[in-house]
Amino acid sequence: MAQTLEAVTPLSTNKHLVRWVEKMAELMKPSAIHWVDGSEGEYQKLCDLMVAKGTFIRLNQQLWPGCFYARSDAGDVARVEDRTFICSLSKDMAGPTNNWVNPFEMRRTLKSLFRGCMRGRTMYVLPYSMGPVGSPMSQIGVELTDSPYVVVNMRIMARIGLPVFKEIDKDEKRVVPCVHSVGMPLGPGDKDVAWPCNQEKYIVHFPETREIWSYGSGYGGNALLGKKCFALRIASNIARDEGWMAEHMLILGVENPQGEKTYIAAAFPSACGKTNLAMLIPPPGFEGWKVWTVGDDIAWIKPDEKGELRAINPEAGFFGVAPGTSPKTNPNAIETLSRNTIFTNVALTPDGGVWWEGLTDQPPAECLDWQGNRWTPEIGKQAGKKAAHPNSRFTAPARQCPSIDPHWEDPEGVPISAFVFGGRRASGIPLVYQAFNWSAGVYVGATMGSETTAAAAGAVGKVRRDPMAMLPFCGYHMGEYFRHWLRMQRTLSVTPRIFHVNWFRKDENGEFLWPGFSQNMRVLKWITERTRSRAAGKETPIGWVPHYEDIDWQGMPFAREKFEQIQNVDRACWRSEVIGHEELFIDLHDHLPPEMIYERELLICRL
Ligand code: TSX
Ligand code: MN
Repeated sequence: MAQTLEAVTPLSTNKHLVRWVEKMAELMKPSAIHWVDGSEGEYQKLCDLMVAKGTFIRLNQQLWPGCFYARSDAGDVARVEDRTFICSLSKDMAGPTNNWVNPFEMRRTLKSLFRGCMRGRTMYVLPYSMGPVGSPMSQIGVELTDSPYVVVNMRIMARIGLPVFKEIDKDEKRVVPCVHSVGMPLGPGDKDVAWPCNQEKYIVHFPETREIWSYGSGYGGNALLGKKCFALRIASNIARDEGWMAEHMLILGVENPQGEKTYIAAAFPSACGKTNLAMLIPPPGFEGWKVWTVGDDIAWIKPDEKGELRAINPEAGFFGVAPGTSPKTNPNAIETLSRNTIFTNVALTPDGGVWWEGLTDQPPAECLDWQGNRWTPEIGKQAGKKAAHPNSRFTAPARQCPSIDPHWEDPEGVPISAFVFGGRRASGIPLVYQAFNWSAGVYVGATMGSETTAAAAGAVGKVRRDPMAMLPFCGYHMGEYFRHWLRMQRTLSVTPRIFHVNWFRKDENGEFLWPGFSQNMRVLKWITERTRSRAAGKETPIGWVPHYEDIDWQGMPFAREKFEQIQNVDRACWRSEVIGHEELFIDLHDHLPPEMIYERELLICRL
């Protein structure tokens, strides 16, 4: 084995990096080391290798050019929040909403977990840049992984390979070391499986030393460490220290017929259609209007020298939920994933294509489900089984998105004029309202909630508080995170306006009051015009709302009474809503900024 390891030439001249790789190889004992150059040829070779091993199935290349299909282990299908740890020096710094373990104790645990964990496998040295290579807003990580699936997914989701090594070598840049293993070493003669993983899982972050260690899972955010682990949990720590923001937000640009563009960053909890909103196509009646996509999941936002906020999407692809994505709900996503895409845990059709619930009105007569079992609509109905896993995904390059913004890779980012928070709420919360000012807006974000759907674990229809959609992703104390949001205002010359939307309000018969999807353009228009002080509004106890006349109804008749119903702010309803706000605040009380208490008191008084 020593011979194989000595034979490889590192693709970096950075001594710290090379020494770290050697040290980690000594710990994990891989049978080979592969420095990832990020080339097309390397990508094809890794895909071929996985096809040979059974991890990948090459899809019908006539129908799905450049596309591959993977099925995960049935026990490795989602992020594991209860196995995710923030190991800061003190428990208090991690806060009550994160799992904390003493970092010294965790290091001991990890050392024994990772000892020999890559035996019989290749260790890939995968350099990646979150954000365009060389952008002043970008950050670099190096992930050591024994999963070729991770390497090929990361090639879509981030910038990887030689240009990143070059960047590291240029000025001995600080990189975030990431160690990932599926936790399934192979002894001599052991047969590998299509999706190696371990029942025992650990997703570990060390905020002070800026390190990530992930063990036992090969799936999504557990394994593609640039995404949730780095771009949110570690980056939120860096951002707090350096005075910027790492947010769980989509970024879109609204262009009006005059060619003026207004950029919005928006945070929603899961199952609210973030990717659909990021790729919205304006409805009939909005000729000359255009929505541009910058990102669908993560925004890094920094004040420039003029005191204006600028945002980049640190990612290069979309790791989107497949079920529900269709030519009707999101034509731009369908075009994006039509080629060079990796599908995980969707269904496989007999013609070598993919399918998932919601893709077409008619399900295929038969297919193989996400576990490889024969599935027909009949079997599905009888056994209550879905063909695609509810958390099945497509990994698709952002550059293939028809609505991708011309500035999506601008190293300086795009200027942000508004923040939008949202949730899935059947009653009480209006379609749209604007917070009175920055601190009232931070309160709106901090008290965000969404009703759980069947896709999420736990009781269906219960409001779960998810401040700024960051509850699982903030790498430090949530109360300190609110304080950081409040503090940001002082560094800004123009404060973005803050809004809240709810596409999911229902009438007394349980029917959605708002058609949603493309029609959300009407709300986006009011939001952008408000940020330019061109649209009117009406004051309510919770903020500014549009009059019926303030919304552009061109192309869609919508009754005034129905609008009043969807915009109604019911005082009794809101008094109980405020009590709900209190629940989360109690947990965070010792670090809660006083502004949050005052805003709550003001809201109660207005109600
Ligand atoms: O993504 C959604 N958006 C945002 C679109 C830009 N979804 C899907 C949520 C699951 C991920 C929505 N669902 C939206 C929405 O605005 N609204 C709804 C609720 C809804 C569902 C169906 C209809 C109307 C509203 N109507 C018909 O099916 C005909
Ligand atoms: Mn997300």
